[in-house]
Amino acid sequence: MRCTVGGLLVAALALSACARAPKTTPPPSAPGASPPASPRRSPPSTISALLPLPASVEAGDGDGFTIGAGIVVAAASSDPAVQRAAQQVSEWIRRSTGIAAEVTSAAPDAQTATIELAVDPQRATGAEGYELTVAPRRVTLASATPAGLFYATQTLRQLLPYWSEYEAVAYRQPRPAALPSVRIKDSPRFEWRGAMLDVARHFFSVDEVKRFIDLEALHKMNRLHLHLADDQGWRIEIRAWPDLTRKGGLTEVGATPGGFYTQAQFAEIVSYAADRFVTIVPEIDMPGHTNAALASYPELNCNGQAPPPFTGIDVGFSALCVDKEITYRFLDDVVGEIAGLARGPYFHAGGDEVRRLTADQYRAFVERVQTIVQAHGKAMIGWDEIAAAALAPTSIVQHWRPNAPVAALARAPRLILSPGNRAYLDMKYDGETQLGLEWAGRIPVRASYDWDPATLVSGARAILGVEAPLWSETVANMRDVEFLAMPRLAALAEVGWSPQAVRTWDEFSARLGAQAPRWTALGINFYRAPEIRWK
Ligand code: TNX
Repeated sequence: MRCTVGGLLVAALALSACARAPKTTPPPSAPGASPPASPRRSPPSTISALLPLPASVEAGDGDGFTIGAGIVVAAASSDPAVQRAAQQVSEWIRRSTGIAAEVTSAAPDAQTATIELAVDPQRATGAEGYELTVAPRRVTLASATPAGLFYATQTLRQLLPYWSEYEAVAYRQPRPAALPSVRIKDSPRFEWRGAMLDVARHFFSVDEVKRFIDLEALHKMNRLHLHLADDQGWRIEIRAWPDLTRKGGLTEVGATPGGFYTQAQFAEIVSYAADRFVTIVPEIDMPGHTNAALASYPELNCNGQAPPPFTGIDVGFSALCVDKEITYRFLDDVVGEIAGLARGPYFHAGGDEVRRLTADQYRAFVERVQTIVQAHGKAMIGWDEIAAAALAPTSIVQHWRPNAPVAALARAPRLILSPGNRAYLDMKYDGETQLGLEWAGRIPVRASYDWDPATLVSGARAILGVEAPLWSETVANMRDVEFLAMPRLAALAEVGWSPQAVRTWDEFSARLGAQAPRWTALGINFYRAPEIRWK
């Protein structure tokens, strides 16, 4: 029996058709009981493990694959990313079965049960797509690129038992596991599948940021936007302007101690992210949201007086002195140093909520900053207010205000969608939520999932994708971050990855509920939203 999800089929129809069709194994005896253990499983149970939903999942022809003694992980490519992926697969196998899978670069022979990782630039998978085939003696993960192969391994990971997420698993004796016979062809809908962490309102350590990157990678997300400066704190060392962190880095919301990343620490984050195919997008918010900088250097203020540090949560009161030349020397240094550290092609210049400048001053400022950013070899990104300025073809507008003027957004050369009433991870879920804000409304999981990025801005020129911002006014530690992010981050990851035609809320919510054991094994403090039936 063969079931397809993808093409023109709507997922719910495809899945319920699959569920109704005759099974090769007898149906479970009681409603809700697990199907009998069998090496051969039908596509619906395979699909229930996968999030985001792949573009196409078909049952394979033969039996499944047994991970048993003697299994080999073969990766011919010497690309370090591919070798890392092979080691990671071997480690997940050890954790899920207690079996040590040898990693080899030798070509696999037909007799040996092998998980093969193959990069072949000729394969028509696209830049981030992959194919994953499970056949009786061979599991093949194939892509044109190491990035695609990385996503293939994340899919394989979700097909393995959830306990492979526990770091310390001990086995008295090996415990073979079965992989279902399946053929997955997958590639992302959008090139930009991002999240944002506000490390300015509350500071988060390098290890905390790494954990957030891990959550993204599990869901095939590929951008981490770090909001590195705001009124309450400056979080990245700038060698030419050391007081930014010496003074401006000390504070955070609530007057608890702040913090900052040295350039070496920031580089460590960039490289950890790159290993997981996540590009760091650094943001220095300007000309507003700059009290931390203004408090560190009196000369950046029009009146030459440094304001006191700010640890509240009001917005819109600060602005750089746009008429002073030193402001642009300052920005050139800041953009230059950060551009040298961030390997990605982007620099986010903020631009939101400026209440202290005229419209003309604001536009002129944005255009001048755009020139500075381009001179350092990066594409400028800004919040949707920058759409009022004359933008270069490479510049990117990040839509956040639900009522931002659509005509201006449609003119944006490139667009990232973070509508506050869908994508904001810092909005409360419901009336019970203690953490979070409410200015864009409450966002239950369904509201974060059930929308189509393609129809949000009519006439949009180029939609790069979706980003989920997590502002940290009310969020002081990783438990808080995880509570607000999960499960909505997973929902938005699927909005960015899976074809619209295969996505339905009912089918998604069942798959989401099935993630609970894996997330629990990972120690994630996720919100058990009452609308989901958690496993
Ligand atoms: C609006 S979103 C802001 C942030 C706040 C956020 C809280 C945006 C560009 N500006 O300064 O932290 O709301 O949800």
